[in-house]
Amino acid sequence: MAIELPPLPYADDALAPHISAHTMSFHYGKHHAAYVNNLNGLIEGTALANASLEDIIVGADPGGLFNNAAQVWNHTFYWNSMTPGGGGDPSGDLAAAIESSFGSIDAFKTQFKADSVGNFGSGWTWLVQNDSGLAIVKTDDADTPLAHGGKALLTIDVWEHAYYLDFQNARPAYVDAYLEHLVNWEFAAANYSA
Ligand code: MN3
Repeated sequence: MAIELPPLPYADDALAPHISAHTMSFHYGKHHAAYVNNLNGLIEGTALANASLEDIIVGADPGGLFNNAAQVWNHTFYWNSMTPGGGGDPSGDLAAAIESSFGSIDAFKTQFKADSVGNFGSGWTWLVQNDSGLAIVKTDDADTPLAHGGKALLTIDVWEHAYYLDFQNARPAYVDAYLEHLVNWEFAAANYSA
């Protein structure tokens, strides 16, 4: 059974003006779709043809198979990390955990922005849950917490293709828009295990 490209969890213009339908047409319609197509080409006719996406990622050596599988998973997780009318602050158990691990919600946002802006080149910034609490993790290229035993709660894609059409080189403005208008705290809370 081939790996499928999941539908976007909202209309392609639902995150505008922060992330435009034009960006979506490339980022989801071209980049994400290409990772799915590439992955299916790599697993077709192999022992992995019926494997789950997660099992492929955890079992893959560094290289094309890992990169395409991880990018399929990362992008699906990224679309769900945003929602129309998002932003604001988390609540409940997740808010308490963020305050415990980072000192305050604002301190978390400051560090998340700094790490997102400071990730040199292409990659991702994640909020992850581990045994000692919550942490912000930066990964390079296609790398993903799933490959390292980490439980992701949220992510932002900081590859240039995520923001260049809307923000050009202004990655800080893209990260601000994500935190102020897009971040889906309900999704993060659903991923969090109290
Ligand atoms: Mn991307």
